[in-house]
Formats: sequence, structure tokens, C-alpha cells
Amino acid sequence: MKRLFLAGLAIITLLHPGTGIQTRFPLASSPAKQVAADRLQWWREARFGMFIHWGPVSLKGTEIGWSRGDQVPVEVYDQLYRQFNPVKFKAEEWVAVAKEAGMKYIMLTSKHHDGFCLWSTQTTSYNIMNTPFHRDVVKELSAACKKEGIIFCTYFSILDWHHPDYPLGSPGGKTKKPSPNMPRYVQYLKTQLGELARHYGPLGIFWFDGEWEEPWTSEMGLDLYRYCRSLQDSVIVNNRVAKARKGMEGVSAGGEFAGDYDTPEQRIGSFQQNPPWESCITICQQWSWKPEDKLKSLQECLRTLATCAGGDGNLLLNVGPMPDGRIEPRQVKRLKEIGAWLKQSGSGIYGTRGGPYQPGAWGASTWKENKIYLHLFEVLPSGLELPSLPRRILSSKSISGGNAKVLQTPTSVQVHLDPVLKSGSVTVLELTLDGEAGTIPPVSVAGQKK
Ligand code: JFZ
Repeated sequence: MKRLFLAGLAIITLLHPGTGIQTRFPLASSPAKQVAADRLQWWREARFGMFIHWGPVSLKGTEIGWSRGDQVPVEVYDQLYRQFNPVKFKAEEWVAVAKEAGMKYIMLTSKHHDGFCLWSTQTTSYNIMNTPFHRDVVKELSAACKKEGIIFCTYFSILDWHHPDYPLGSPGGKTKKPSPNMPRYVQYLKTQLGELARHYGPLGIFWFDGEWEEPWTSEMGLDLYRYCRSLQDSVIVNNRVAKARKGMEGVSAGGEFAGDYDTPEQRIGSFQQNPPWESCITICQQWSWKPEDKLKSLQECLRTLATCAGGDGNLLLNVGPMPDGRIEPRQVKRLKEIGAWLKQSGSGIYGTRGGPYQPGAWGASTWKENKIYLHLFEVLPSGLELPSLPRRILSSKSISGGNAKVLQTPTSVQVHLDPVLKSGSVTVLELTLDGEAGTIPPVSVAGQKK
């Protein structure tokens, strides 16, 4: 019924086998009136994606973009592409790893702050076709995604510390270039985005970044947003296209135009139903590959994913592939462990919304129709007491193994687990209610009494 208003519009429905996600890409000719909620639906249902930060800088193992002119002299950084030859890169392998992790979309740094392009572009010679590798990474990855029902998305930096027309340079935008030309630079961006949309689309998301520097204005952001939608009406555009983001919390301050969704960085977003949001978080510490970088534990990864879903947001978990083209084996192992948990507990993540219990140290909750999923992080032997629910719990079961007892009283919902909690994991209970869960207002949960 909620799609009734779409009747008459030409819709290409791509059904991705296996993922259970239906993606609707309306034809470019359809009226741009489609409400955001529908355009964003596949992404909200997906909940979990893979971020990939990669480029010639992986040869140095320092941070992409930021280490240019800092740990790595500009002259050295800008020549790295001449040796970039990731012969072990297999797009199908990356996609297989994402799928095994339970991720539904892949976001690749097609161009980061250093200006290097991972696709065969006509706009600059500073691209992957002029490396010894000489293969179009964006083409291979987008094709492999399409084949496997993973939605291909691109990260794209607005600022470019390498390009002579962009006014600021390395390190970190702290230097000025001699003869900038911002209007010509904006045209350069648009040509690049046009190439990406036309040659590798349909794209799921244009994930902009690098909007915070002085040369970029709100007006330019709004214009670029409209331009992206004109290239592909169904594309989703994050809030970093414009200037509304306030710090690393990534949430949009009211008033200013802020794209389609908020982007908390290296932190879990707070409970927020609108605008939608997606936390981007590294599986290690650095965005691009760093040898021996500290890897997050499985427990931290699972809690992060459940807390994002419980706060009604997505998680974009980042990996930085190695200079030889492989994702590090220990990271692959961690991703597979996350996928194994999702195989059991994914019905509490995919296609759910956050709430009604708000996330905390105790855990998180999600809901779908007349079901509530409790993602439990901390349950003492004495049990966990949650505030009461304005619905009757008809039945409950653990979907992640073990036995659970749920007792509803007029003033509380009490949970007991046996065994108490699988260490390092997250236990998921499914409660079936006597009515819709979505109409229950958000409930905050106080800390457990020890
Ligand atoms: C940005 C990028 O700079 C970063 O490399 C990565 O791609 C991430 C997803 O997005 O993160 C930022 C943005 C701004 C600052 C630091 C990291 N800053 O202003 O210090």
C-alpha cells in the first residue's frame, strides 16, 4: 500500500538473489518527486555495508590523503602510483568476503583527498590505468557486485589536495596553491561523477567527503546534490555533500541542506529515526592499510553493529586492503565471524528499525512488525530488568543459541539467560507481541543494578 503513489512510474526492480533486498532504481525519466523514504528503503533495510579505503598509499602503510606532505613527502606520495601493482586484487574475492560478512553494499574510495582515481577516467592521467597494474578497479568491483547482488557505492572526495585548480593543498589543506580555479574545478568534479554514474551505475550511494574546507559552499553542495540526482534519480547522497555536518558526530544541524543522511564518523550515532544515519567505523584504526594495525575484537564489532541497528542507523565497517590487492587474512577472519553471527541473528538486524528500548551498556533493541529483538550485551546471573512494554509478550525465544526466559510483569520485562551470556558474543531474543511494535514510543533503559 505504501508504494501506491509509485503506480505509473517506470520502475526497474532488481531482485538480488540471496540478499533478500529488493532495490528499486527508477528510470531517469521518472518524476523526481519520489519521496526520500522510498529511495532510501533498500539501504535502511540493508543496515550493514563495507567501506573500502584503498590506493597507492597502501604501499607506504600510512593514512590515505592525510599523510601526503606529512609522514610522506608530497613528491614521494605523488609518485607511488608508478609502483602500484596489486596483482592479487580479485574483485570477486572482495565481494565474497563482504557477502560472507553479511554486508549488503560496498563503498569504495573511487577518489580520496589525494586525488588519485581508481577508475579509467578521461579527466586526469593520475589514475589506475597509468599504474603498472593497468586495470580499472571500479569497473571490476562494480561488475562483481552486480553479479553477486551487492549494491556498489562510491566514496568521492570533494576536496583534492593534489589538483592544481583546487585552492588548498597538503598537508591537510594547510597550504595554498598558486593559481586555483574553483569554477573549473567544480566542472572537473561533475565530469568525474558523470563518468562514475554512466559507466559503473546504477550506483547505490554517492558518499561525499572533504566538504569542510573553505572553498566549498552550501550553494555548491546543493547544486552538486541536484546534479547527482539528475545523473541517476534513485541515487542516495550523504550529508557531506553540503556544509551542514557539525564535527565528527556527523549529524546535520537543522536549517541547512544536509543531503539524505547523517554520517557519524568513528563513533556510533545516537538513537535517531530521522534523518537516517550511518556510522562509518574502521575494523582496525587507520582507514587505509597499516601493517600490524590494532584489530577490533569480535565482541566490539557485534556490539557496534547491534547498537547502530538499535539506534535506527546503519554501520559502514571499513577495511583497508593491502598493496598486493588482498584484504588482510586476519580482517577476513573477523568479517567471517561477524557473518556467522548474522546467519543466526540476522533477522534481528536486516529490515528492522531501532527501538523501542534505546541502546545502552545493557544491549540494544530492534523491531519489525509485531516482533521485538533484544540484542543482549550484559545480563547478570540475577537477570536483566527492562522497563515495561505497552504490549503483551505472547512468546519469546533466543535466535542465537542458548535458553532464555522472559517474564512480563505490569512494571517490567525480566530476562534470564541460560547459560548467562556467551562470552564475546551478543545474544539475540525474539519477542512476539500481541500487536505492532512500531507504535511503541522509544523507551530509555537505566543502568543495571549490580
Ligand atoms: C574523513 C576523511 O578525511 C578520512 O580520511 C576518511 O575517509 C573518513 C571516512 O572521512 O574523515 C575526516 C574528516 C575530517 C577530519 C578528520 C577525518 N578532520 O577535519 O580532522
